[in-house]
Formats: sequence, C-alpha cells, structure tokens
Amino acid sequence: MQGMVLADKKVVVVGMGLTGLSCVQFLSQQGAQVSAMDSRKELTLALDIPLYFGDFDAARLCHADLIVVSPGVSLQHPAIVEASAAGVSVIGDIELFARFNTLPVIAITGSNGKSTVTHLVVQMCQAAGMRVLMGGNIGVPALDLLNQDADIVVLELSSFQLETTYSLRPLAATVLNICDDHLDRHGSLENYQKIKQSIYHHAQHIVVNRDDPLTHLAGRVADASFGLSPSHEQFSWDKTSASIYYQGTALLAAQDCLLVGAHNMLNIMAAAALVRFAGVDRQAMCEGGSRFGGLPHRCQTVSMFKQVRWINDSKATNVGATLAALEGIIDACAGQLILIAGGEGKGADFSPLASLLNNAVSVLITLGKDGEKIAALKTGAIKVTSLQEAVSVAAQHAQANDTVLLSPACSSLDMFNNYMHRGECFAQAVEALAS
Ligand code: UMA
Ligand code: ADP
Repeated sequence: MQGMVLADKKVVVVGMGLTGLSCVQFLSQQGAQVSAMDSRKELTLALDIPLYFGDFDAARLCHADLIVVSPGVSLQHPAIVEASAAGVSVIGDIELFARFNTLPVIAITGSNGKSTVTHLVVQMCQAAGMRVLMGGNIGVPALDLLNQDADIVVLELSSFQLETTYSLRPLAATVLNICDDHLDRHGSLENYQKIKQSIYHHAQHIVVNRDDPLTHLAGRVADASFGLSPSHEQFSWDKTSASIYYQGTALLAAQDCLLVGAHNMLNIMAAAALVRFAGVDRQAMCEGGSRFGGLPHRCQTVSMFKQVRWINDSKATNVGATLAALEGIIDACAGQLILIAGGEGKGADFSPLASLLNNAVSVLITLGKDGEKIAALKTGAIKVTSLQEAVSVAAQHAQANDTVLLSPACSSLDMFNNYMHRGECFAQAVEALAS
C-alpha cells in the first residue's frame, strides 16, 4: 500500500525523542494537524505545534484520526489501548516510512547482531558501487531517509518498531537469531518471536539462520540461509579452512576479516545472504565483509594495562549476546577470564549462562538491579554496587594474560543513561587504574 492522505488529518505523535521529532517534521510537511504528547513533565522543544506533557490524555487520543507512537512507548499503555479500542489507527514511524518510501529496502532484525549486520550490508553494497542509506533502530529515524537520492535503504528494526509496522515490503529481510529479550514489554518469547517474524510478511526474499529454528517462518521456505552447520548451496562455515563458504566454494577466510569470533562470521554470512538479492557479487561481499572492523562497545579491547586485556562489551544487553562474547573469547584467553555482568534483566531467564559461568569464568562480579540473579548461578560470585567498584575488584584479581570482560547480559537503564554511557564509564574506570 503506497502513500496515505495526511493533509488536515488530526495526528497525535506520542513520545518526543528522536522518532517523535522526525514524525512531527514529516507529518507537518504533509499538511497534517499535528500535536504531540510525552510522559515527561517538562521538555524544552521549539516546535510550533500543541504539546501535552505528563500523563497521556486518553480523550485527546480518542479524538485523533491517527496516532503515531514512538518505539519506547508501550502499546499496552491504558490511554493507547483505549484509543485503539475506540477505532483510532495506531502506527509507528516505520509504517509511515513504508507508505512513502520508493526505494528497495533490506530489513534486519534479531535479538543480537542487528547493528553489526546492518553496517556489513552497507559496506558490501557500497563495495558494489551502490549509493546506500542506513537507518532505523541504528539511530537515524527512517523518515529522515525519505526523498534522498540512493539505490537502496538498509534498515535495522527492533521488535518495538516492528510491532507497529504493517506495510513494509523489503526486497530482503532477516531475523538473525532469537533469544530472551524485552520480555518485560512483549510478555512471552512466543509473542516476541511473532513480532520479530513479522519482518518477513511482505518480504520478497527471506533469509533465515539455519541453526536457529525460531528464525524460521512456518509455511514458507526461506530464499537463503546462513549458519555454522554444513550446506552445499547456502552460506556455511568450513572448520578446516576457517572460511565462509557459499555454493560449495570458499568466499572469505576468517584470517582476512577484521571482525573476530564465530558470531561475527555468522553476521558476515547473514549480510552476504541479504545483499545477494540486491545483485551484489562475491567480490563486493568479500571486500565489504573483510574491511569492517566492528562497532564500539561490542567486544572492544579498551586497555592492555599490565598485560591484562580489558574488553568493553556493554552492548551485550541480553543473555544471547553475553553467551556469544564468552564463547568467542574463551579460546583466545590465555589466563583467567573475569566477567562483570548485571543490570536490568528485562524479565530474562539467566540460566543458559550457568554452564559457562562455572566452566569458563574464573571470577564473576555482578552489579545492578538483577545482578543477584546472575550471582546466584556461581558460587563465590562477588556482588558490588557500582561499575567503578567492579573494575577495582577485577583489578585486584587480574594478573598478566588475564582478560576482564564487561558483558552485562542486561540493559543499562537501571544505572546508566544507555549502553554507551555504561561502556564509557567502564573505559574511564579502567583508564583511571593506570593513573
Ligand atoms: N516516552 C513517553 N512515554 C513512555 C515512554 C517514552 O513519553 O512511556 C517518551 C520519552 O519521555 C522520550 C521519548 O518517548 O521523550 C523517547 O522515545 P523512544 O524511547 O521511542 O526513543 P527515540 O529517541 O525515539 O529512539 C528510538 C529508539 N529507542 C527505543 O526503541 C527505546 C532508538 O533505539 C532508535 O535508534 C531511534 O528510535 C531511531 O529509530 C535505541 C534502543 O535502545 C538505540 N532500541 C532498543 C534496543 O536496541 O534494544 C529497542
Ligand atoms: P544489536 O544491534 O542486535 O544489539 P550488535 O551488533 O550491536 O547487535 O551487537 C550487540 C551484542 O551482541 C554485542 O555484545 C555483540 O558482541 C553480540 N553479538 C553480535 N552479533 C551476534 C550474533 N550473531 N549472535 C549473538 N551475539 C551477537
């Protein structure tokens, strides 16, 4: 479904963060009568539209023609439930984007690896000479990408964004993997999986993780797959040569890539599987896949002080990401592995960590709202109250050749502004050890 008549429509934008601001701008350009709400009591915004702060006003929402909610606003909010029950359409910014976009889209979701794969897709498309736009959950609101001159749009999409998206028709779409995440918002793993899989609904080509059945769509055969398991036709991993294979021949060797770890080999495979549908050839897949060195706060070495490797993996905001980090680091770790974990657990089950905590981690240091739940999985875990204290306790235990890994398996919001803030605080505390 292309387009949407917005002129003179009463549209309420709910949530005035990055998304809300981009929606207000777009809707105003379309001639809509825009107003906005935000739960914050005060917000300084230089906007020439009616702004309502504090509790959402259900009556005002019920009188709207359309409500555009920000991803951070729960659809279970009573005022939104009431307006929806009264027949008012509730959509998100990605739905607006989908109605007005004219470019081919590659859409990426999953519990982990979204941002990395999004960047890899961009690199591969650029290596093929394409003009690429990147946005969505990665930090650039999708509406800001409309009406720009480009060949393709690459969107990272969260479950929050997919929950209010109905008409996106990607050229290629993937769910990279599924593990417990955002269960406090989505209620159950089944519901979270269903929302993630909605990315496939109108996609021309779907790409699944062969080894993760939760990414497979019932009743539809995938157009491509990736995985560490063998496959002659698809993107696979050859252990002997430590290389990615495609259609039975070597595509890219791990030693030629800046990214490291099995999870990142999967990310390169996923990106290559997606860009194939945009006509990207093997050479450009290799070029883009090999030259991307990764993003900050994802398994990033921040110090080698006193021959101890300090790794910032603050972006590990769920159990699956921390498992991937531990699995990726164990073999390369010559001495003890000291793990700092904990934060806001978002309702997740931490028990999948138990085996590695007991077999691979020498010292476990926990903090934050749900730190105790992680500490309960390993006898002798040390509980601390701040990240600075965690770093100082880690430093007391660490000797040459040891690795200290911050990989929280939790979101940061109980103690920090966001995961970047947490990662920066970690790096600063580590730096302070040397002074
Ligand atoms: N707000 C309310 N009431 C609420 C909740 C929020 O009024 O009940 C208001 C806040 O007061 C604030 C605004 O909503 O003024 C914030 O909106 P938002 O939380 O939707 O955040 P945005 O600034 O619009 O950023 C969003 C994504 N944020 C979330 O999904 C929480 C960004 O992803 C995304 O980059 C951006 O849109 C552009 O598309 C961030 C994120 O944390 C990185 N994503 C989650 C994740 O990756 O795990 C899903
Ligand atoms: P997302 O955007 O989905 O949060 P990122 O690429 O930012 O994903 O990576 C987030 C975290 O997940 C990092 O800690 C990283 O080490 C880990 N990670 C990256 N790719 C994968 C993957 N394919 N499987 C599991 N964990 C991963």
